[in-house]
Amino acid sequence: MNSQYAYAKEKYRKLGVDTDAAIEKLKRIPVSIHCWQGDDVNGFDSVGPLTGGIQTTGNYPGKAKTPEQLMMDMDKALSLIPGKKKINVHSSYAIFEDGEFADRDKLEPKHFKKWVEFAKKHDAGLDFNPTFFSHPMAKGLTLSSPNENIRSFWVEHGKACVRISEYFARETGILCVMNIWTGDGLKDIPANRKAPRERYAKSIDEILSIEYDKALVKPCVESKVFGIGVESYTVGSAEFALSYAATRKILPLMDNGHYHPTEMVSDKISSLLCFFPEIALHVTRAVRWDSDHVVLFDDETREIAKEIVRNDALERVYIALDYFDANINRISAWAVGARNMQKSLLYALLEPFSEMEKLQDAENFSKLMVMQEELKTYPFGEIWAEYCRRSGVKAEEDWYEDVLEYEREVLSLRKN
Ligand code: RNT
Ligand code: ZN
Repeated sequence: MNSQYAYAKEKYRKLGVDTDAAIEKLKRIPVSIHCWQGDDVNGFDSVGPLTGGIQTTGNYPGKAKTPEQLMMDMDKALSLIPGKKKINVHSSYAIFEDGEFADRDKLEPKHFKKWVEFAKKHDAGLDFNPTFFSHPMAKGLTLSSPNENIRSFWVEHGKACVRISEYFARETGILCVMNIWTGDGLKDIPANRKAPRERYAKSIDEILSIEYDKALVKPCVESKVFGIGVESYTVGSAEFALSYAATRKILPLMDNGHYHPTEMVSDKISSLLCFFPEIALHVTRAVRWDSDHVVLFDDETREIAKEIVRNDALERVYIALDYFDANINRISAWAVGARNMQKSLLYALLEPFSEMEKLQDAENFSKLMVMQEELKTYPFGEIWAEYCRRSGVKAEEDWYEDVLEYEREVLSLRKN
C-alpha cells in the first residue's frame, strides 16, 4: 500500500471512518456529465445565438463544432475524470445524417443513435433535456405561451423528448432523467403572473400524458429565479416547480445557481427529501447574478455532497453538472468541475457523521465545531490520490499536461 495513503487511512480510522469503503462507494455514484460544456451550449440544430436567458462569455479557441469533435473532446474529458458517469444530452444535440433535418417537434430516437453508441462505449447511462430555447419558436414564451401554435409546438417537442428518453433507457439499461427547463419569463413587470404559470402546468401535463415507463424515464422540472433579459418574472419559479412536482409525482430539480445568493441548495435538500421519494440536482457555481461557472471544491459543493451522503440518499438524488465556460480550455473546465464533484462526494463519505450527529443531539456544539474545523485539515488529498490511482486517472495537476497536448494536437488545428 502506498505509504502516504496508509498514513491517511490510519488517521481517518481513528475517527471511525473506513477510507477503503468510502472509495468503493464513490466508484458507484453516478454523476451526469453535460455535453453542453464542450460547445458553449450551441448544439447542432441551429446557428442562431443562445437564447432563453442564458449566455456564455468568452471565445477560447478550439470549440467543438461537429458531433465528431464534441464526442472526441468529451472522450478526452472523461478520461480525466474518475468515477461512474452518465452522459447528459440536450435535444439540440440531435445528429442528422445525409442532409436530413427534423425540427424539434419532430425529433425521433434515431436522431440520437450516435449518443447511444457513445454512452455504450463509455458504459454509461444517458440523461436527456428537451431544448426550449435557441430556436425561432422560442423568441418569447414557449410552454407558457398564449399563442396556441407556439405552445403546442413545444408540447410536441416535450412529447418527442419523452419518447427519446425512454429509448435511451431501453438501449442502455439505465434509467433516464428527463429535465424540463424553460427560460420563459418577462423582462419587465407582468400584468398577469398567473396565466402563464397555468399554461406552463397544462403544457407539462400534456407532455407527460403520453404513455411511458415511469421506471425508465424520470421527468423533472427545474426552477429558476431569473434569467438574462427576463429579470422581472420567471414562469417556472421555485414555488411553481416544487408544487408542480409534488402534485404530479415527478421530480423537482434544483440548480444551485437559480436562487438568491444567500439561499443554499445544500440546506434545501433535506427538506425535499422529507417529502419527495427522489429529487434531481444541477450542480453549478453561482457568481453574483450568473449561474454557470465551473464547479469548484468549495464550501457549497461539499455541503451539497454531505447532505446527499449523510441522509443516505445516494439512490434518491440524481446528480448532474450544469455549467459552461467559454473562457478557458473547455476540456479543462469539464474535468475540473467533474473532479470537484467527485472530490466533494469523497469528502462527504469521509465524514464521521454518526459521531457528529451525536454531538448535535447532545447539544455539544463546542465539540461539534472543533470536529468540523479539525476535519478540514485531515489528509484528504491522500485518499483522493488513492481513489484516482484505483480509478486509473491522474490524481494531481499533471492531468492538465494531457489537456495541453490535446490542445496542441487537436484543438489548435480547428478553425474558429
Ligand atoms: C438554465 C438551466 C438549464 C440549462 C441547461 C443548458 O439556467 O440551468 O439547466 O443550463 O439546460
Ligand atoms: Zn440547470
